[in-house]
Amino acid sequence: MSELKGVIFDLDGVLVVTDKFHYQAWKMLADELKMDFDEEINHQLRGVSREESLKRIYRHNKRELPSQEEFTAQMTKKNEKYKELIGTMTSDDILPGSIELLTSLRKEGIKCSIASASKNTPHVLKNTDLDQYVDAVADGNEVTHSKPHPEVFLLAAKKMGLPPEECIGVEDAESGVEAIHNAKMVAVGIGEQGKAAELVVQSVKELSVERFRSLLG
Ligand code: B16
Ligand code: MG
Repeated sequence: MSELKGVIFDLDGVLVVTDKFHYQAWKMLADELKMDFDEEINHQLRGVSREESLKRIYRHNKRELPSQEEFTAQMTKKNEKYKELIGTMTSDDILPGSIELLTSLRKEGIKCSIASASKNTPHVLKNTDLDQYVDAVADGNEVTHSKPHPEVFLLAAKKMGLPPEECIGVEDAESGVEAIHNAKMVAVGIGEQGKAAELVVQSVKELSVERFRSLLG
C-alpha cells in the first residue's frame, strides 16, 4: 500500500459554493433564448465543462445547435454574467471545514491541490483567498479533456510532484469521481453524486487527516 502524500480537491461544490451563480447565469441565457432551465438540469451540469453544459441545455430543450459563432457568443454571454456574480465572492463563500482541513493536511506534510473543470478557477481562488492554502492548481484552462477523463487530476498530481497512487481525490460530481478512478486514485465523494467513491461524506467538515490516511493504509 502507498503512503498518502497528496490530496486533490475539486473546487466548485467541494471547497466553495458556486452552483447558485452557475444557475443564475445559465438561467439568464436560457430565458433570453426561451429555453427551459431549472435547478434539476443545473445539478446535472456539475463538473461538466461550459461547452458541454450548453450542448446539454440544447439537448434537454430538443433544439438544434446554432452556428459555431452563435454558440460561442452564447457561452461568452453566460460567462460574463457568471464572472459578474463571482465578483461578489469573498472568503465567506468557502464551505465550512475547508480551511481547517487544508491546514491540518499541510501541517502533516500532505500536499494539497485543486483539480477543477472551471476556467474561472483563478478568479474564484483569488476572490476567496483560497489560493494561499494549496500547493498547486490544475484547471479548465490547462486541459483538453473534460472529466470523466483523468487529465485534470493527473495534472494536479504532477504539479505536486507526486505519483497518482500517493494521492486521494475529493469530488462532488459523478463525472468527477469517475475521473479520479480513471486516474487510478482513491476517491472521496461528497453528497449524492459521490456515491461511487471509496468514502462518501456529506461535506468536507466530516473529513480529517486520519480518515484520509485510513483509505490508503
Ligand atoms: P466554467 P468543478 C465545474 O467546476 C462546475 O462544477 C461546472 O458546473 C462548470 O460548468 C464547470 O466547472 C466549467 O466552469 O464555465 O467556469 O469554465 O466542479 O470542476 O470545480
Ligand atoms: Mg464540483
